[in-house]
Amino acid sequence: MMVNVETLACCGLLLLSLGLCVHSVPITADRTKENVPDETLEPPQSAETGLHYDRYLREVIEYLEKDPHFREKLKNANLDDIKQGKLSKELDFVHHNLRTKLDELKREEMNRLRMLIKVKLDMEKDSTQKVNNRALLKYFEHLNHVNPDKFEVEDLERLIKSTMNDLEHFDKAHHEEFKKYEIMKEHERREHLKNMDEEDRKKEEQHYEELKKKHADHPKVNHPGSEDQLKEVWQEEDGLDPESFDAKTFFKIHDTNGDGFFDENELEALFTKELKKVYNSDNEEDDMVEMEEERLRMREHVMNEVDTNKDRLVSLSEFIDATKKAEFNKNDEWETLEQQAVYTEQELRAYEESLANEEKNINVKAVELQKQKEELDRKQEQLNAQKAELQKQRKVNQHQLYQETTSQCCPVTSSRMYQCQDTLSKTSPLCVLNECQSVCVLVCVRVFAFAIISIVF
Ligand SMILES: [Ca+2]
Ligand SMILES: [Ca+2]
Repeated sequence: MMVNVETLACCGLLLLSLGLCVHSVPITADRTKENVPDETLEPPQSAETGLHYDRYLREVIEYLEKDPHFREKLKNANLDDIKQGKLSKELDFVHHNLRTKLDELKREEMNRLRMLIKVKLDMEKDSTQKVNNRALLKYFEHLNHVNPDKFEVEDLERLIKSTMNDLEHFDKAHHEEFKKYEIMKEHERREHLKNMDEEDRKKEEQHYEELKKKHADHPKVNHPGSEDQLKEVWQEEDGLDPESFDAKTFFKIHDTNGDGFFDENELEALFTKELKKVYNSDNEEDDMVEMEEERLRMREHVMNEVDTNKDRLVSLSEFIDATKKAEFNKNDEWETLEQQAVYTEQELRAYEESLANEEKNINVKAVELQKQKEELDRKQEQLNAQKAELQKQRKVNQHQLYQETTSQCCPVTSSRMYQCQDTLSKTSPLCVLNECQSVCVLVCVRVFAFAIISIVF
C-alpha cells in the first residue's frame, strides 16, 4: 500500500517545525511543581503519519507541547540540537502530571507492541519462514523497552531519532513498493499471454505496444522547480502575466497554509499541471499509480536541490536562492517514468522464482492438510462404528433385563408385557420397567383378591 504523502508531511512538520537555535532560557528547579490546569491533560487527537508508532509519537509530542517550558524549547530548537539530544534533556523539567501521562502512554505503547509481536510470532509459527528476531526487535527501536514503565530522556531521544531516520528512508521504501508493483504488473501480463492461443497473443502484444506508444506521446514535461515549470503555473493556474513572474509573490501564493514554508504537500501540488500532460485517469494507457510515483520523484528532486538545510521544508530564502541558480533557467525536459527502466529482467525473474517457491510451499502444505483431513475422517468413521456397536449392545442388554424382570414379576400379563416391550424402544427403559412392574403387581393383587373372595364365599 502506498503511504499518503500528506501524512508524511505532517510528521515531518511535527519534528521539523522544531524551529531554529536554542536560546538559553533560564530553567528553575521548581518548574516541575508549577500547576498545570487539568483541562490541558485531555487526550490529544491522533492523526495518521504512516509510521507504525504514529499514534504514540503524536500523543507524546502533543503532551510535551502542553508544558510551557518544553513548548518554548521546542519552538526554539534547531535540527542539530534535536539530533544531538539537547531537546530530550529538557524532559527533566516537564511538569510531573505530564510525566505521569507520558509514563501511561509508554505503557500503552509497550502493550501494543507486545500484542503485535505475539500476533506476528503466531503467524510465523505456522509458516515455512523462520522467525526473524532482529526484525522483531526493530519494532522497539523508538523506545527503551528495558524500562517499560517510565518515560525517560532516553525514550524521547529514541523517539526523535527513529522518526527522523524513518522519514529519511520513507521515499526509498516508497520506491521499492513501486518497483514491486511494476514487477507484479508485468508478471501478470505475461501470465495472461501464456493462456492465449498464438493469434490472440499476437493481437494482445500489438495492443500493448500501441498503448505504450500512446502513453509516451505527450507534450514536453518541464523540469520540476525550473523557471519554465513555475512560470506555467504562474500563468495558467494563477492567471498572471509570465513576464511579471516574481519568486517571492509565487511563494506566498502557493504557501497555502501561510506558515512561511513549502512543505512536501504544497510542493507536490505545484507539479499537478506537468503530470496532467502525461496522465489522464480516463485513458487505458495511463496508470495513476505511476503518476503518484512520478509526483514523488519530482518532489524528491526539488527537495534535493532546494532544501539546503535538509529539514524537509523549503523556506522562502531557500526558494529565492534556488531561483538565482543557473539550473533554474535551464529548460531541459524532465525524464518521465516510461523513459526509465524501473526494474531489471533479473529482478523480474527473481520475483517469479520467489512466487514459484511460495506456490510450491503452499502445495506441500495443502497435501499435508489433505492427509490430515483424510486421517481425521478415518478416525471419525471408526468412532461412529464404535458408537453404533455400543448402542446396539446397550439395546440388547436392556431387552434382556426387561424380559428377566417381567417374567419374574408376573407371567400372566403377557399381553401388557408385549405392550411394554414395544414401548421400551421409545421411552426411558427405567420408566417402562417401572410401569410394567406396576402393571404386574396390580394384576397379581387382583388375582390374589379374587382367590380369597372365592374361598370365603
Ligand atoms: Ca506552507
Ligand atoms: Ca529547508
